Amino acid sequence: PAGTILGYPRIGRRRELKKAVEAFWAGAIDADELEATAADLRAATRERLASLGLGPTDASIPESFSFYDQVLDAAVTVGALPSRFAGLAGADGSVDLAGYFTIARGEGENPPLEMTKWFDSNYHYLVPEIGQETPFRLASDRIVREFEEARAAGFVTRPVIVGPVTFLLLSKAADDAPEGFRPLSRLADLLPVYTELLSRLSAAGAPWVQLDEPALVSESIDEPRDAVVAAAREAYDVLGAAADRPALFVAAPYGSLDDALPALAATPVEAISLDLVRGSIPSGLDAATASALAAKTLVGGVVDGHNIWRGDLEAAFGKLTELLSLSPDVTVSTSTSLLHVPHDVDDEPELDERLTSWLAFADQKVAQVAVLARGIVDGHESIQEELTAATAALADRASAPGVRVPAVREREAALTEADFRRGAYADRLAAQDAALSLPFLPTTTIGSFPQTADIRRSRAQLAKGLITEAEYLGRMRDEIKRVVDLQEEIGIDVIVHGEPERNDMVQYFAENLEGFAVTRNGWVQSYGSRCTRPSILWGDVWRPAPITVEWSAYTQSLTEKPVKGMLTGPVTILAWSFVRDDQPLGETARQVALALRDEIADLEEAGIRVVQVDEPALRELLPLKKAAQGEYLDWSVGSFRLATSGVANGTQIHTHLCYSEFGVVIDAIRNLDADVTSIEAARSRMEVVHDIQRSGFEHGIGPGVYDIHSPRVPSVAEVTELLETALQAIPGRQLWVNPDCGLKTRGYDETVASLRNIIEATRGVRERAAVSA
Ligand code: THG
Ligand code: ZN
Repeated sequence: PAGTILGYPRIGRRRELKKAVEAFWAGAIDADELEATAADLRAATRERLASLGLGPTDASIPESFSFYDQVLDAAVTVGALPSRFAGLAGADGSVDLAGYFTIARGEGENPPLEMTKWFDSNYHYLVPEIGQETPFRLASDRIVREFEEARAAGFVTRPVIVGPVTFLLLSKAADDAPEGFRPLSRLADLLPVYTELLSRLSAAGAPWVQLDEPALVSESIDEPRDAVVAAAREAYDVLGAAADRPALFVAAPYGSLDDALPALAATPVEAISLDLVRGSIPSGLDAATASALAAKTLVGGVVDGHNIWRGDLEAAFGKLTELLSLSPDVTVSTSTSLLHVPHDVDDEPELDERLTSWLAFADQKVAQVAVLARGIVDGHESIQEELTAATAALADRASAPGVRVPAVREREAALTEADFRRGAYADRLAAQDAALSLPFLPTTTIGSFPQTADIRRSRAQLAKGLITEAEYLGRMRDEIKRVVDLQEEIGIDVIVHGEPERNDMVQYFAENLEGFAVTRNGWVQSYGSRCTRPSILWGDVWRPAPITVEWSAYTQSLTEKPVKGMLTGPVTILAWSFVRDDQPLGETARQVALALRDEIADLEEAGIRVVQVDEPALRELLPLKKAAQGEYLDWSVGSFRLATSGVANGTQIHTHLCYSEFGVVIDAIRNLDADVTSIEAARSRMEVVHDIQRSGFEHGIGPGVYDIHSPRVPSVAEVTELLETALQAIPGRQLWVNPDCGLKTRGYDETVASLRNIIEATRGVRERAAVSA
């Protein structure tokens, strides 16, 4: 095939899959109806991809559908279920749709598979659990059936499955596995299942199969690099030697293959995809690798699957030309699956027309692939018109108003070292003690309170014009008052307003800052049936007016206790948006930071003495390649400091980080120089406090004592135990008491009961501390 893509969004242009899956969970439709909706979506996808220019019968169209997650699909295909779910499988090892979703979502006492970020995207996959004894067998022929379904509709498509090396590298050791067990050690047991699948696909008439091996580009894999490279060699030597198989297309999105490329080149695989957006054209290849590659299809991932820009098509064509010097057989592709971008720019009639002309969502990217493929076959001049149009759009973007705002640029250029530095911590501590007079073990929450159906209904009514802005604001104020009274009554020390007015912690700020646009239908799958609508950061960022100040000031007017102002940090705003690609991320982050700095100054001016700047994505955006991590940590930490360093010593800056992998980024967290940091800890039973202790962290720290992910209400005894565990590792004067983040997703009954227990436990621990002091 001359042009292909590594994968396509599967949630549906109007989130049809999400709605059908959730209807199935609710019992509103049965499995047959869900299967029918899914088949319709797959059929529509094939038709559309063909109409956009991918070959309908030459294996150019990938079969990349999934009901929930492609890693779960691979686990179910090879029959690798954790023992707690073994009962879901039939005698042949297969699970039905209901069983499949049970593994994804858990049931009763059986927790679901853990969920983790998929490489450097905002997609989250389910982590398979593999032990010494986990049986492997071909337990599902869904992949074969989808190929046959396509065939019956007149297509010859390309089945896609997560490759065996990535599957094992992304798995974790099952709980009952021996100490030190590595899932990768089961590679030789797993390969026969893949071999059998290949033979089934071959019998069904599939000319190609795509094996996704992104783990080969990552340096953030918990396994020595030598072992990873050797596993790639072994896997594809074995699969390549299979008697009856389709041609093998190994896809390596999200970065360069580096030393895994010679290993793959030495195997019999027929095609290798290279991410030429994150990575570059391989150079300095040894003679054996060069001659092996010259005999393979090289798939040039030159169209960015990661963001929504139309990009530089001429430059992409240039890369393909360079690739042709490595092999005469080059296929054009996207750098990654298009899973990470929304379906179609044409679904955004409300977006500014000029901005729209700079964008390419999934469908536009497929069309770009088709253009470039035509250029490869018919020559540069055959696509001159399209290349010129793309170049003109780039030039238009570079010179458009708002893309470069002189005042923003001048302010950034004038920044000095001092703008990134606060007063000495000891002075801050003294000033804050005086200003806030908080008790030993101060209590607070992370910020959001339950988003009730009433709140969501009010927002929908406002959007539809059914209620006035004033009516909406009144309802939100009433809600804030309820939340403040509740916290006062429960006895929480630092009060939040509950964020009823926010749809999403990033979109809310994007809607209130210049330089951003928001979409109407630009949904992107985050995990399972859950989606987000990332904002588009297209221009220089500045703040036309205060955003949160009136809400926080109103909240402070309701209570004598300190109210915590709530902002989303620059790194998280960038991580959860589609960000301009025409300047370094660090520069964009500093612009966002300056806007937040102004917001914090206004909050301070309005009498707010505590401000939390959330950075749950700080760990998320860490580059996969070690060489890039230092620079990332510099600009990310720098932007947080720039946002928060304008305040007086007596103003207390909090931050919140979501993931318990605290050890990985502890130095970065220390460098944030926040006065108080809250982190997720309840799910790991406070293990994180030992990392904190080892690191010698000296500022305030609030490890979560209530696991928000579970509807269970923790007892006073449980919370007391967690607090005592924390106190053994962390000096009491540093310790804060708070739940984990996400009260927004819980109901009021459980929230109130849990918070009461947290306060009662805290009071008990305080009293015992006072007695022993
Ligand atoms: N906001 C944004 N991006 C994010 C998160 C966020 N990316 C990472 C992480 N959090 C992803 N987690 C979630 C959790 C819940 C949902 C989506 C991503 C979710 N979405 C609703 C759904 O799909 O039904 C849609 C919400 C809406 O209507 O806006 O529940 O917090 N920007
Ligand atoms: Zn969190």
